[in-house]
Amino acid sequence: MNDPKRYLITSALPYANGPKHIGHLAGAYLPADTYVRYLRARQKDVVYVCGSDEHGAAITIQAMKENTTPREIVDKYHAMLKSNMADLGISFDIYHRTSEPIHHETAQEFFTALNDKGLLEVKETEQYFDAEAHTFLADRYITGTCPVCGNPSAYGDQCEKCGTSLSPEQLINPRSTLSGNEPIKKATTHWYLPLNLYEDFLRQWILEDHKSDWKANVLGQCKGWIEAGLQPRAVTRDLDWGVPVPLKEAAGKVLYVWFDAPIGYISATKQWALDNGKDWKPYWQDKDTKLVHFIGKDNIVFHCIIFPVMLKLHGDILPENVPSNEFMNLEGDKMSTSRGWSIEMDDYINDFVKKENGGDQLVDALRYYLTAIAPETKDSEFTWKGFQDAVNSELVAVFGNFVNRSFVLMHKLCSGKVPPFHNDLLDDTDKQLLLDIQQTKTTVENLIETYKFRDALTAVMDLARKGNKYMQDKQPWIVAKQTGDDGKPVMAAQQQIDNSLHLCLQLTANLAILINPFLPFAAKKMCHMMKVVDKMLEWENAGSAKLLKVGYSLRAPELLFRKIDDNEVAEQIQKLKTKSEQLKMDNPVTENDSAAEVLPQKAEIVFDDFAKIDLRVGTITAAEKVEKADKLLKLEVDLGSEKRTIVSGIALHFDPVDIIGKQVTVVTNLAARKMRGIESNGMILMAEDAGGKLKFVNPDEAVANGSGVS
Ligand code: B3M
Ligand code: ZN
Repeated sequence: MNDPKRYLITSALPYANGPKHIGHLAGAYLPADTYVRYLRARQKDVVYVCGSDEHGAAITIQAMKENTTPREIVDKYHAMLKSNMADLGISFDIYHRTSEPIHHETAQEFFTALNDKGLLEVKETEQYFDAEAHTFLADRYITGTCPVCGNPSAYGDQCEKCGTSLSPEQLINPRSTLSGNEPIKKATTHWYLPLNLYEDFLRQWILEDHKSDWKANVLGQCKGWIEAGLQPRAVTRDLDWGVPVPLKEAAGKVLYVWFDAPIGYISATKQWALDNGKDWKPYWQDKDTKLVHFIGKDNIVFHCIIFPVMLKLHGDILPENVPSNEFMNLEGDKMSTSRGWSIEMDDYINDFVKKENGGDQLVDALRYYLTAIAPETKDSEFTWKGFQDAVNSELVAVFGNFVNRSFVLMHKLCSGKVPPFHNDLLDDTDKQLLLDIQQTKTTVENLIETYKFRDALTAVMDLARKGNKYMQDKQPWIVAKQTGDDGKPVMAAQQQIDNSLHLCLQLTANLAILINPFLPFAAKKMCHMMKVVDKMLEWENAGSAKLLKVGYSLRAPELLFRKIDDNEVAEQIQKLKTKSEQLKMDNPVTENDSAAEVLPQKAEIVFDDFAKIDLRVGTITAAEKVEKADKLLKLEVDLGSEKRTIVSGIALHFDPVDIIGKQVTVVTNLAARKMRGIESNGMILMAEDAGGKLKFVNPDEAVANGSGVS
């Protein structure tokens, strides 16, 4: 869509169930904010909405953990998230919340509209019920053993250890998290969105219409979901926290959180319009609106498949793009708040931003590093050392240094004013710099418009680097030594100095414009130094070498960025270790942490039980990653008389190329199971060490494929 009339930009609504970490920030908020700041600088009509997701089991489970009510949980964490985002310069036009009445009404109207048109199916099914707690159990309230990897604390919707998405029925030995009892089955009625009817539409819209403008990771996941076959999806739940289903016969039921949450984008737009005397409707109904959802990769299916079907049925516009990021790891491990292996936004703000005057520069420092390592196409990794290097050797040494030198020299050699430019002295070096300024503008805008923020930022830094090079070539401080009898530079020398510093200052003004979407605090400070109003930061000004008027006097340079010292890095690494170890001691059995547990002894069996298992040695002859399942590998195993396809949850432990040719022990008579649409015929035995690392169980010397194990 070229040059739409208006833009509506959303970032995933974070659950108000706890602090959020910088991986979340890098995934769904920072890139959206950068995009929005760019659009605003281009004078576009843009509204950027977000808010807290305050429903669902994420909230009620946290309330149980903190021994309080869901209401208190959402109030507490909504306030935290809202202020964290503001402190980090995330410039929402509104940060709303899904517990607001206007959201409940909007979600209910949406449901009613679909239901009245007969677009939802009503079905009675048997679902797990906790007889002691007198309640049906949401998927997250059921835990049990994962049928794929054996993790004893998998959830009813997903095993967080191997990443397989599950239904509660698949769990071995299911338990209610409310009472600890085995749940019973009980009939209940629910409303379903028949996704299966819209496969053709989705195939066309995503895999054809958007095949060249959506990111490969997003297309890949969508393709996987569509190919695996879509099922009707329940949009109601038996729970008492959420948006009540607006039907008499549905008393005690609420809308499924993933039904109401994305409608939160609509209710937030409505509230924004009310607050600003605007009409919200065109933002959701006029085809000339460009809707873009920024999310993390775990939300792809909801934003690319389920919500678009809802929007289509409701008669709203569809997203133009859903730029989704992969995950950001931390110091060699997955980021996880529950395991304490994370940097919370709140902690960063307290440890850096609020600790010193002018701490805003540390917001920019974080924004810089997170964008420079953004997980745009694959998972990336935050390290404190990497942060330090990026800040010290790029932000400070390249960008900050250029701006600072330009100002210092201008004050020293040009009496604090923008010097004139003497056209007759224009040389090739100057010409090249002018060209670079123009080209960078075009490059950066093309990259931002295609959601390549990482490359866009690199292009801006490259221009700053060229500035340093230019200054080095021109050496105005050396030229200044050609003095006359009066001790001042000779005329020709002064003219050369004027020219080079004139261009350096114009470049500084350009850098302010170009860096503004990424590092807004630095851009503002630069405007202050240049004594220009923020209007100068309008994007269309970029590329020009006439931004600062000759003779205009400028302020003294201010420090844009400070270095991060070794102590700060060491302190943070120590803090991370202490926090995660503390958490491990406090709850040795956290939900995501089963890897480190000692497995409980299983009940005694007789030999015949054991003899039922057909164990054989085979050799892995092919291995590849399973799309949209980070943790699964599809293996081909040669068992001598036959070859089997086996899907195994080991992708985080092994690179496919490394395991081809390895011998493994296979349970060959396990009933076949479909995983992500692939039929798995058998299970590979794995040993797990205390650190959660997996190793194959294999004979100490090679044996013929198909050899029995007993
Ligand atoms: N709250 C999930 C999450 O935080 C969910 C996003 C809703 S976006 C409509 O990952
Ligand atoms: Zn599992």
